[in-house]
Amino acid sequence: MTLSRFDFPEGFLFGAATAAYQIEGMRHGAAGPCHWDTFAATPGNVVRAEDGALACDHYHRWPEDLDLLRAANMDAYRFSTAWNRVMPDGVTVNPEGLAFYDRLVDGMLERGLKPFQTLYHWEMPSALADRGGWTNRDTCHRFADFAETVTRTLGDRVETIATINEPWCVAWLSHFMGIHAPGLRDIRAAARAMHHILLAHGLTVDRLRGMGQKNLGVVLNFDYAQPASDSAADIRAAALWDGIFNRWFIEAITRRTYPANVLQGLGPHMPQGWQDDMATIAQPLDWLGVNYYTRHILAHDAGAPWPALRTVDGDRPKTQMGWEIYPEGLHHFLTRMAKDHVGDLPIYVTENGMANPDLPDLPDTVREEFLFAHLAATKRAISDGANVRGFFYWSLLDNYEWAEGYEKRFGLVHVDFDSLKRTPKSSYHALARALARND
Ligand code: GBH
Repeated sequence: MTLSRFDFPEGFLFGAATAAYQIEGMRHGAAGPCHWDTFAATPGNVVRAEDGALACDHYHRWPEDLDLLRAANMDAYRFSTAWNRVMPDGVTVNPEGLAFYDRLVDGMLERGLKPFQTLYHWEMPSALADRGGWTNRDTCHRFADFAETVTRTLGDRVETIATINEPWCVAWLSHFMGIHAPGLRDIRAAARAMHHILLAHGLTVDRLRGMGQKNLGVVLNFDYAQPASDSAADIRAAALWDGIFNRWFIEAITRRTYPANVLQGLGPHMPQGWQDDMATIAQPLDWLGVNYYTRHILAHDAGAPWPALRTVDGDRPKTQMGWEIYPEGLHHFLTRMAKDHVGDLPIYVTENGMANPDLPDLPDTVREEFLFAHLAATKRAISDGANVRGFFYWSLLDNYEWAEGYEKRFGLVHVDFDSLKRTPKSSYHALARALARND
């Protein structure tokens, strides 16, 4: 099963994705501190307490990285513009930061790569984190200001803008599960973040639309949820997980409501007057980004506090992250989004990928199979009516994998974190062959 670009509709875009904190190196270019710096510095939060101070040093090596995208015959590049680089204290502009992104976007255009920009891929300036971050409603307005500033510089050249990357991670994983910065385990903080991150999205779409900006979207993450048994309790557990993960954000945007089963738990903790924000949140989108990685099997856990769930091991092979490989889930979400939520609106697979504990000289066949299986699932979703316009592999480079530090390797390109040397893996070469324009 070797798919090529010719198996996809004319104009379908292939690319790779990255995020600022994970690759750039925040010690350069007068960026301010962000909540990941402090989170990583607190022992126990991140493997070996690693942070993004140097990362892949993309801040200096970006021409080489863009050349790698170009040489793999890619059409587009999904990157993010860090708030703490553009505004070190969250509100004051750092001209050096804006100039960096200005060069970067021009570098993409010079190489024929369409820039797909994400405004928030998790770099909350520390000054704002100290004032409550996403639990504080004011942060939503500060974010829209940041979005306006960066769009005044880049907006004439970027192909698309996504407001937020993965609101579920920003809110639930970070404020309820405590796994990502700011590392809270607090249902009240979680409920507020679950709402405020959407309000920030809505205010930003409204602001940028008012400036005449086109192609505005959001990137949501979806994990497939399946009940562990036929019991009513397990079915309810899977539906609740599906509600928290896969329905909360998209239903707020496309239906102006939150799923009832999730509100049962979060309702008492929501910020006052949240209902009045739903119209702002439900701005029409120009496109939807779908990030997809894995499946979860859920069982009811009567002994656990709400949402009273536990995950059960599945039978599929797992990646270095311990995530099951389940390409059917990507087909599920692409067709479900089209049918239930966005109709004919363009959908992009904005992330899909896997981690391997590989060395540069080993063949990277598991990743190749993973990639082509998910491309096949995407193709099948298109045949089944989903208007999917592109696919971005996560990630171009091995990079800072958040709480997992540098050990988990998602890249098509290997990075030696001592020398910072880049070495394309066999998956990179396989993709480059599949994307060649004239065979
Ligand atoms: C993305 O998030 C991020 O956008 C990106 O920055 C990151 O580097 C990349 O993926 C790889 O992690 O089995 O309980 O551990 C991924 C979203 C949500 C997908 C959690 C997998 C597994 C939950 N992830 N999910 S668990």
